[in-house]
Amino acid sequence: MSSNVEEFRQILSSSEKIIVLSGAGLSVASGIPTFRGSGGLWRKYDSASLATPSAFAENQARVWQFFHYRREQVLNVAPNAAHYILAPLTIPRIRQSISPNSKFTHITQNVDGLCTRALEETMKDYHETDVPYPIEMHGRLFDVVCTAHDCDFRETNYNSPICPALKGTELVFGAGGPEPMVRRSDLPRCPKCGQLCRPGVVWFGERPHRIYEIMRLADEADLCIIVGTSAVVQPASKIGGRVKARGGKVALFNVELGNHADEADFVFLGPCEQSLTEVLG
Ligand code: BV8
Ligand code: ZN
Repeated sequence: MSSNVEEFRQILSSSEKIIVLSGAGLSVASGIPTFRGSGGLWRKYDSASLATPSAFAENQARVWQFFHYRREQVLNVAPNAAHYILAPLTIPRIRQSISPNSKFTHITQNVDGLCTRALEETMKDYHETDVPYPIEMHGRLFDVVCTAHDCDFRETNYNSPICPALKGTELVFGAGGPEPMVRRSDLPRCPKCGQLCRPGVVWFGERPHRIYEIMRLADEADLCIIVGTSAVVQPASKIGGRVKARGGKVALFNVELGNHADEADFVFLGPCEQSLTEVLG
């Protein structure tokens, strides 16, 4: 396991198929708490227990309050230095200087959309248009999907609040006070068929987006850069091991080793908004 920057840069420049797997640690410097850190708890609920189909079936109003709270949180933040280091690597013309002839794919577990925002801003700066977007494998916080099986309505919706009934509940949400009464009939409705809508994220027990494409990318990669993830959530947590199993290298950018100790060839400990700038900037 090495922390030698020059050694890593040589591996990077000789790599042809590079994937980045990012998690909640990438957005910490933007002010978004990690999934399993202190921000992971709301009132007496563990966040993960609210991100399931059964939690939604049991209490749509409570789950919508949870997602409304997170929407309002993300609407007030911006990408950070780490996002802006990764974004240009997606643009071939810029990446040439770091790793010529390489293919680069950013796979993110994050649903905050900050990786995409940073890339769109970078594309504007460089007058680029045709660039591969990050694969948002766990969906998008601002996507809204109809729950009716025979309706294909899906939209990206940045309305604040997403519906009048949720307005102000974000102030109570984290405070642990009495649960505001929000009627099911006042929750977001599908404009096409009138049925209830749900947040467009992948809940626990649901299949991540483009997962077979992601695993194929992992099987072909010669370098996997893992940024800010605890490697608790599957199948994302298997990606680094798949790269390693086929002879690829794994580089870790995290504030702790966590579950990655046995697969990392390179470890850059510290906040990724600093370490990515030092190593890739
Ligand atoms: C599936 C959207 C089948 C929702 C999310 C029992 C055992 C093992 C597995 C399972 C099990 N029971 C069920 C499962 C499977 C389950 C799972 O893994 N559960 C876990 C909890 C045990 N997985 C699923 O259900 C998945 N689906 O398996 O379907 C299938 C599979 C393949 C093909 C067909 C079918 C679906 C999982 C998706 C869940 N949805 N998000 C929402 O957001 O509300 S996951 C959620 O966790 C977020 O997206 C988040 O990104 C993700 C992963 O968490 P992390 O990003 O790692 O965040 P975390 O807080 O954990 O860690 C932060 C890290 O940052 C830490 O390491 C910290 O040290 C570091 N850090 C902090 N600050 C910094 C930093 N690093 C760098 N710089 C810093 N400044
Ligand atoms: Zn509908």
